[in-house]
Order: sequence, then structure tokens, then C-alpha cells
Amino acid sequence: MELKGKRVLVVGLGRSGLAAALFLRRQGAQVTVSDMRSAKALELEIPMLLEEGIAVEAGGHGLLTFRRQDLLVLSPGVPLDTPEIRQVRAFGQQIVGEVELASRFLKGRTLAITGSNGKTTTTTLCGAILAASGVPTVVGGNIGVPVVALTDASRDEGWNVLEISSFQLETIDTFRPEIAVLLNITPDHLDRHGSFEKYREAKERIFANQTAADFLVLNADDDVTHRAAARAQSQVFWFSRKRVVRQGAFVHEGVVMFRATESGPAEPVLPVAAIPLKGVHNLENVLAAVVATRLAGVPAEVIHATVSSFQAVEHRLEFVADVRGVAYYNDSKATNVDAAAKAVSSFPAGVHLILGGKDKDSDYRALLPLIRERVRAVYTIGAAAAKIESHLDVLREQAGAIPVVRADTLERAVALASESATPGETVLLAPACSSFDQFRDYEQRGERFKDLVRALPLATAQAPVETSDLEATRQGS
Ligand code: UMA
Repeated sequence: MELKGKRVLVVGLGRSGLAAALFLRRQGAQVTVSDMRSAKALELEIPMLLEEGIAVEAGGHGLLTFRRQDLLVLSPGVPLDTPEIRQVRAFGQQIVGEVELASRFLKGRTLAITGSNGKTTTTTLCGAILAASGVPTVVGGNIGVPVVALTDASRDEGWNVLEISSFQLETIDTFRPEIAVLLNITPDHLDRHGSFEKYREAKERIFANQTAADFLVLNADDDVTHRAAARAQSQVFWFSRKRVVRQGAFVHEGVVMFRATESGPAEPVLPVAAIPLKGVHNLENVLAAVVATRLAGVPAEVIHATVSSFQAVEHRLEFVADVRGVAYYNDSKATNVDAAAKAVSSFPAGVHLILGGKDKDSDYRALLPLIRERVRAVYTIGAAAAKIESHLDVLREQAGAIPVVRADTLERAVALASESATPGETVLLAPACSSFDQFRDYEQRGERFKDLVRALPLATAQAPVETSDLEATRQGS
């Protein structure tokens, strides 16, 4: 892709837009950035960009700004159905996303991971395993580091491990990972994609450009990803925590096994009991990482050693503190209903659950069975509070009602939960919503939660003895 002298408009000035604009400028393009936010809100970014010779349009997107360009680079958060983008498409101007742009300049091979949940943990784990094997490895994407910021550090002989979201996949064109992982597909971002089908289609774009030389890793236990195999041109490998698979990873007598060919023997990789991460969903993430990294050529011993010493990713079912016998967990990254369900199911009972934030056209009724089984009280926060309460209304009516308390803010939710939780119980932030109504992003929400918890009197960093479902899996499998 020749960029020198080209007029390029970067839409959105968040992490992706900023990195893309600076990258494009270094490639010799004439760059303009357009953002809906006001010049005041962008007061830190604007002087830096002007100094680099990048023009900035703040406070909205002008139709004319969009017309006078050779190329548009969209940030992931920019929807494709705005009047400006529709107009540009009608004129046939080239539009790519930040990931597509970056992929044209990345050196080495790419392992790309998507799914509704588990992306960040699996990406981090794959990055750690590949790095431990001694190959040059860069890690980025939706996990927080824009892919375009990895281009300089990527190496011909190395691997690029990328967490890729459905938003980013909407604007790819030629992006072709040598290994693609599709962890699971459950409803998320329906406000942006319009329907579950459209969301699924976006997710499946991760393997759309793959050929028979590439690998696709799919979850055999997830009906939706299972059906995706029929549309793949690449070699399909499976992972399952429930049954033996022909090619891929599975659990047999408490040991994670990997089978490289349908007719070949399965090799042991590591005992399930050596996995330090909480929750059965993390067993799935490990199985996916085993397949992906074995396919990338990493020996089983390296995978075993890396997984055994792997710690939970920040904001992902992260233990925060013990306060007078009550354990506090931060799962701010649980930004959809399925992720929140997985978080709750990681605890046996006695959960004080903080739910809410910005709604994504989600159905919170899916949480009812788990709430009935394991939750002591629900605290609602943010813009989605009223909708969540209406979906959980039946809880008030049943015998032994589970209280659903309006807290509005995270501060109040932590205060209320800490007043009612008793020793042995758990306070869990697993909001099932995105954070953008009250916070910059899920990381800021998680940090705030941790600050609030650590400020509670008698907080200690000593983790409680765990009785997770993973324990049950260890014993049962
Ligand atoms: N903006 C516009 N016009 C629009 C929409 C947005 O100008 O029509 C502007 C906003 O005013 C803001 C900027 O765009 O200034 C934000 O851009 P962005 O939303 O693309 O956010 P980035 O900071 O670039 O972060 C993005 C991802 N965010 C989203 O997809 C919403 C980050 O994922 C990702 O870490 C980062 O790129 C680096 O790749 C976050 C996320 O919430 C974690 N992802 C979703 C998820 O995981 O569920 C998909």
C-alpha cells in the first residue's frame, strides 16, 4: 500500500486513531483526523498532532472533510452506517479499518483471536507461550495496543498475536491470519451490528481470507462456532472440554491432550490441575491456546511451563482483596451477558453482583437461573440500571426474594455490597455492559473498583481458598 503523498482521513481520535495518524504521517501521507469530540476534550492530542503536521477536525465530522480524501482509515468504534461513511462508500472511496491498514505493514506471521469472551486471556496466554518459546512475539489489537503500533516491532521470523473484535473485522479486506481462533459466539454488541446474525458474520470474517495453507481453531462445544467450520477454506482444528476431538485439544483423565493429525496419537500437554486460572471458561481458553501454539510449533513442555505460571489478566476475574472474610473480584472486562454469567458461575454461592453500565441491546433475563442459584443480591449501576431491574423483576416476587438494589454509581454499589456481604461471600463486579456511560473504558472502571475496594477498612491482599468450578472439573475429568 503506497501512502506517500496520499490524502488520508483518520476517523476517530482514540487509541487506534492516534496511532494510525502518526503511522500514516511517518509513511509520508497527508493526514487529517476527524473526531466527534470537542477541541476541549481533545486538548492533549491536538497540539501533538499539529506539531507532527497532522490536521485535526474536532467537534463533529464534516461531509466535505470526508470527500477530499484518497483513503479513509476508521477506528473500530466508528459505525459504518453514518451519513458520512455512507456517502464516501457511494463515491467508491477506499475505506479500511486500522487493523487492515496495519496488516499491510506487519512482518512475520499472525495468530488472530476473536470470540465473544475469553479473547484477552487467550491472546495474552498465546503471546506468553510464544515468547517463552524464544520466537520474537508482539501482542496487541483489541487488548489495548493498536495493531498499527506493532508494525515496527514485528519481525519476519516472529509472530504477531492479535486480539481482534467484531468491530475491527467489519473493516478488514485482505487481512489473513495464518492461524485464526474463534473461541465462542454469544450475543454482544447487538446495538452496533443490528442482529445476532450480522454479529456472527462479522466474527467469521476472521477466517474469510484464509487458504488451505492456514489453520482455523474452533470451539467444538459452541454450536455457533461449530457451524462455522462449513464455511472455512482453511484446515480446521478443534478444542473441547467435553469430548475427544479428531484434531486439536481435549481433556482426557484430567490431562489436556493435543492431537496433530486425525490418524495420529494424542500427546499429553499438561494436567488440568496445573491450570491456575479460575472458571471452566478459562479451561476453554487454555485449550484454544494449546491448539494455536502447538500449530505455531511450540513444544508441549513450553506450553505446560507457561500455562502453569500464568496469572489472571487484569480486570478478568481478578482477585482484588479480602475484606473481613469477603472476597472481592474485578471482572470489569465482563462487558456482555455471557461473560457475566461465566463470572458468576465461577463462584459456588453467596455472590453480591454489581451489574450495569451502557446497555448493548442485551437480554439480562439470561442471567436469571444463575442469579437464583448463586447470587445473594444484585446492585445496579449506570444507564442500563432500569432495564436490568425490569428484566430481573421476577426475583422480587419469588419466595426468598433476591434483592435488586439501585446503586447508580460504582462507589455506592461497593459501599452497599460491603455493608451486606458476610464472611465467606464474594463481591463481584461483572457488569454485563460496556463502561462508556460512566467511564473512559472498562480498564478505568476496573481500576476504580479496585481503588474503592482497597480503601475499605481492613482490606488485605490475601486470596481466599478457592472452591471454583474449575476444581470440580479437575476432580471430575
Ligand atoms: N468517534 C468518532 N466518530 C464516531 C465514533 C467514535 O469520532 O462515529 C471517536 C470518539 O469520539 C473517540 C474515538 O472515536 O474519540 C474512539 O475510538 P474507538 O471507539 O475506536 O476507541 P479506541 O480508543 O481507538 O479503542 C479501540 C477499541 N475500542 C472499541 O472498539 C470501542 C479498543 O477496544 C481497543 O483496545 C483499541 O481500539 C486498540 O485496538 C476496547 C473495546 O471496548 C477495549 N472493544 C470492544 C470490546 O472488547 O467489546 C469491541
